[in-house]
Amino acid sequence: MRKIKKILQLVTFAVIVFSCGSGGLNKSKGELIGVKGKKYFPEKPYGMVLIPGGSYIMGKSDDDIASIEDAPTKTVTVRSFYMDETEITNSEYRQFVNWTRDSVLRTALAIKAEEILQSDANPESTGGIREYAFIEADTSQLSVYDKWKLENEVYESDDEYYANQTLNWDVDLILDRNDYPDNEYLEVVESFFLADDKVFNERRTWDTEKFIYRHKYSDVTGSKGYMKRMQERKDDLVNALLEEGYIDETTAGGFPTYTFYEDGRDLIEDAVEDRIVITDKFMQSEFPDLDRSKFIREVPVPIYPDTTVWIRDFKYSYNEPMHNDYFWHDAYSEYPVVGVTWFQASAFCEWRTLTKNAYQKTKKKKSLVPKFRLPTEAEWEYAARGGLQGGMYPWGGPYTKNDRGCFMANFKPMRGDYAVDQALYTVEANAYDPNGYSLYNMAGNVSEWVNSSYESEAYDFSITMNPNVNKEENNKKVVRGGSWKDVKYYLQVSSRDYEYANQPRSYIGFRTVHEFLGADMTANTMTNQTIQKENNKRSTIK
Ligand SMILES: [Ca+2]
Ligand SMILES: [Ca+2]
Repeated sequence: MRKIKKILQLVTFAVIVFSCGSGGLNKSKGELIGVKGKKYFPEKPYGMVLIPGGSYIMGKSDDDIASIEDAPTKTVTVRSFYMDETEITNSEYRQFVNWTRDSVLRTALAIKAEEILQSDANPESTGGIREYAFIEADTSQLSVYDKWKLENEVYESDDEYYANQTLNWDVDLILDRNDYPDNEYLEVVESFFLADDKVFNERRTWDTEKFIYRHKYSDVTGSKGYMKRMQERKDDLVNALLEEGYIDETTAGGFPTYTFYEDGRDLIEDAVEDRIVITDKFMQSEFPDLDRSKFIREVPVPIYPDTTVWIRDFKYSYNEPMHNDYFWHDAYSEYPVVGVTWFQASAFCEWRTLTKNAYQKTKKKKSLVPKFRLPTEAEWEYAARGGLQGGMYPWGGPYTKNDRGCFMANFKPMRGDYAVDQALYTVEANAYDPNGYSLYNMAGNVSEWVNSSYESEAYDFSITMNPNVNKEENNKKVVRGGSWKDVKYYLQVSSRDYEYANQPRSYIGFRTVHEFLGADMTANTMTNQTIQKENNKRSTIK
């Protein structure tokens, strides 16, 4: 049994002095006035619409023809949130790809430049690859804290060191083979292209596997996550104390309480009379593996969409043109991105958050924005219903054609005939009429990854307020809405389907959501007019 020291001895800091000084009383006049922050105005992100929160009946009220019975009805409540009007398009995803590609290239160039500068006989020489070196932090402009951090930072690896240096984005990348500034630059950039003998169409082709986004997230609720591990360790500790005879357990009113013995009381922080309070902070100081930084997970995500999905998903059809052109060709810019895994979709969300907040930080008056993320399954279904109670499809239903005989979405209306609805594969992300929340293609076109994992045993959540089940170890993630290759059953707002998180498909894409902070409007308190007004505020980039 290891000795547990009493660590909290500094309580004497809690001193209340009213005897001298005004203590800021003039400002508050002695009233409780709160601490003022910046004024926060929720801003509708570009390309998103506000979905007012509310309660609804989730699941299949209609006949479950496939009798999968994985979606029984349940009343759930979701908070207000913003959602992308359309599926994320090729053009939007290219912004992520280009940013990652450029930062990977710039990092490689900067590392090479640093090597050269350090070995240079003539350190004064400039130009060529040296232009791409990391920017020396100009410490005269830094705050005391940033300066201190810079000087005291210890990096565990070269990778980590490089990841914390500042890239020089002011000098343009040169990718034209005729214009490389010097041999070192050439070597670095060419190493990111496929060797000519591996290229089929004589086009210069990036070696896409080399463009990796380091997707970071903190594992709080997973099976090996912070909360689980913390609870296990606390239980172990209490058991050990019991065994050693430092405490006795008495069960009163259903709760275990503990009686301390004299020598045991000194052992542990905050042991107050019969109650044992073992704080997270205490545990972290005793068990270093419980430090929160140990629960930051990093998943290396190759960011290029897998264009071979067009060929692999449909072995016996001729999809070469889609394979070659779908992601990059201007003709498909406004079409939904496909061939992205759940991890790529999640990385995209993180990148979008970081990009927005990097901008916000440059503006004094702007607060940081909450995370962009994948919707939970409950949010997705609520949004798909577009404010209609008990509708079968985003437009209500029960038919898939409108009164002029036109199809309402892109799917496979008849056995074997993908194109009766005028669309063979995907269509532009804003095709067809939007639903009551101004969302396009919540049924059909491409299925959409959501954050939740798929449990075949019906909805595996007991909490009905913002429910979500995302079990890290469950690699099956829910996809929703059906796609161009699906029959109409999958287009229903309540139909569930799944795919493995690392499996890209030619018929799965995604869209993102963004927390709405502020007076929580609900569909009940907001009239349709105010929703419309909010959503008609066209976000513009000034
Ligand atoms: Ca179709
Ligand atoms: Ca869709």
